[in-house]
Amino acid sequence: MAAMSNVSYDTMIPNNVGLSSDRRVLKALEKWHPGYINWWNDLIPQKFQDSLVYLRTAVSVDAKGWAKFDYVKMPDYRWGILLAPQVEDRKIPCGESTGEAVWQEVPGEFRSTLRRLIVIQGDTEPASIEQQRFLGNSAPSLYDLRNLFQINVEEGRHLWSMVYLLQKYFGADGREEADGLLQRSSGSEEAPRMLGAFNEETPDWLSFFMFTYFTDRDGKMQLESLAQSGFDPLSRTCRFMLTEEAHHMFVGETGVGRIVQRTCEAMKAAGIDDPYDTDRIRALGVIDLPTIQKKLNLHYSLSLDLFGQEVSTNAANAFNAGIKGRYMEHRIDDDHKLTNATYPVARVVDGKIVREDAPALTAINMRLRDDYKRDAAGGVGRWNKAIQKAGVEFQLQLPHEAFHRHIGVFAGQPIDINGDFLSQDEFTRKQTDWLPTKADGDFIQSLMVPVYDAGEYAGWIAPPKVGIDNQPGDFEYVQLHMA
Ligand code: BYC
Ligand code: FE
Ligand code: FE
Repeated sequence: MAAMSNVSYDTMIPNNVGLSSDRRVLKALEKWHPGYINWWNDLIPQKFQDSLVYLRTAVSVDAKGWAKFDYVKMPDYRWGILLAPQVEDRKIPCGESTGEAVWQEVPGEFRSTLRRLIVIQGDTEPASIEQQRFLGNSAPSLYDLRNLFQINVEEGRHLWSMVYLLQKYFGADGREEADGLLQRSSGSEEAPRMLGAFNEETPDWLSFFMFTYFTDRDGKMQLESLAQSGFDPLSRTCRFMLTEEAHHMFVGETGVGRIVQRTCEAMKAAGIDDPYDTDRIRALGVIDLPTIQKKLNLHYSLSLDLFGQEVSTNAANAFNAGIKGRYMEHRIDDDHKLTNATYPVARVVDGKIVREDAPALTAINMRLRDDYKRDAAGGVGRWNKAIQKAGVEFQLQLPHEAFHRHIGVFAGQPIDINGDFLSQDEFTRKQTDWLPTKADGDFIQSLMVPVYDAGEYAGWIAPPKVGIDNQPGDFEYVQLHMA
C-alpha cells in the first residue's frame, strides 16, 4: 500500500505508522518530545545548533530513493518514526514457534524479555551522541563535521524508534522506560548507560572513526538479529534502521582509511621507511601506524564485550521465544530450533584458550560474535591494501578476541593480542604497547584543531575520494553560524 511506504508529515512527528489516527500514542510521544529537545539542546554546542547542515532526511522507506538531502538546522531535523514495509504472511523464523504467524502485539509471556532488549537497544543510541558531543569543536573538515552530525541525528532517530515501540506496546512501564532513556547518561557515576562501551570516551576523531567502524558494527549485528524478531513491529523498525547504519560504518571505514593514507603519504614524502620511527613520523603532523593499531585494539575489544557472555541463558530464551534470531537466520540451513545442535564455544582451560562444543541454543551470543569478527575483518584488509600500495611495510590486524576483555570467559585475563597468556606483571608492563597511553592521547589531541574552510582538510587526514550526495570537493557541507 503506497500510503504506508510514504512518510506522513501532518503530525509533529513524521511517521509511516498512522500516528494521526492513533491519538494515545501520538499524545504520549508529543509529551516525550520536549524532554528530548532539551536533552539535544543541552548536549550539542549552540553554534552548531544554529548552523545549516547538509543532511539527509528519510522521506520514504522504499529501498531506492528513501532519503532527501538539504540544509537543515539540527534542532529542526524531522526525527521520524519509520518502519520498513510489512512483509505479507511473515512467519516466526526461529525458536519453538518457528513457522507460526508473526505477532503484531506483544505476547504476554515474552513481554519483559522484549522490553529489556528494546530498552538496551534504545539506551545505546543517545549514549553514542553523548560520547561524540565535543567532536564538532575539532572537526578536520566541513565534510567530516557534516558526517558527524548526520550520524548524530540518525542515532537520535533510532532512539525515537525504540521510544515509539515502548510507548505503543508497553503501556505505563513503557512510558517510564522511555523517560529513563533520557535520564541515564554516558559516563555518569549515578546513572550510567547500560552497556560498558557506551560509557567510554570518544575523545578524538581517530576514536570516532574506530567507534563508527567497530561499535556501530555491533549495532548492525544486533539490529540484524532483532530484525529477525517474531515481534513484527520490532523487526520492521530494525530493518529500516539498518539502511541508515551502512553510512555510519562507511564513515568509520573511510575515516580510518583516510588517516592511514595520509600517514603513508607523509612518511614517503619525508623518506621515512620505518613505521616505528614514531618521533619523526609524529613530527610530520600525522598519526603513526602503531598508534592507529593501538586505537584499533581498544575499540575492537570494547566492541566485542557488547556481545555479552559466550554462554547465555538470556540469549537462549530470546532465541527460543522467537524474539531475537541469528545473523542471516533465513539463510542458515538447519531446523531453526537448535533442539540438539551444538556450537563450538571459547573457554579457558588450564591457561589455554580452547573451543568446546556447547548447546547451540545457549551459544547464540558466541555465534553472533564470530559473525561480527568476520564482518569486521573486511575493512582491515582494505586498509592494509592501501598501506601496501603506498609501499609501507606494516599491516594492521584485529587483536585476538581474548585480549583486553571485560565480559565473558576472557574477562580480566592477562592475555596478549596474539591470544597468549602472560603473567599479570608482564601483562601490566606490556599493556602500553597495545593500548593507547596518555601520551598517545595527548599527541592525537594536539592534532585536533578545527578546519572549517570549505574544501580544506586537517594535515593528518586525506580528503575523501567522493563527496556526499556527489557534491564537489569545495562544497560547503556546513554553513557555520559564527556568533
Ligand atoms: N556491558 O547473559 P548475558 C548500537 C550484562 S549497539 C554491561 O550474556 P545477554 C549502537 C547483561 O545485560 C547494539 N553489561 O546477556 C552502536 C546481563 O545483565 P542482566 C545495541 C553487560 O542478554 C553505535 C548480564 O551481563 N543493541 O546499536 O545474553 C552507536 C549477563 O549477560 C554487557 C543490543 O545490544 C556489557 N557489554 O547479552 C549507536 C541489542 N554484556 O540482565 C548505537 C539488545 C552483557 O543479567 N541487547 N551484560 O542484569 C542484547 O541483545 C543483549 O542484552 C546483549 C547481552 C547482547 C547486550
Ligand atoms: Fe543506531
Ligand atoms: Fe549507528
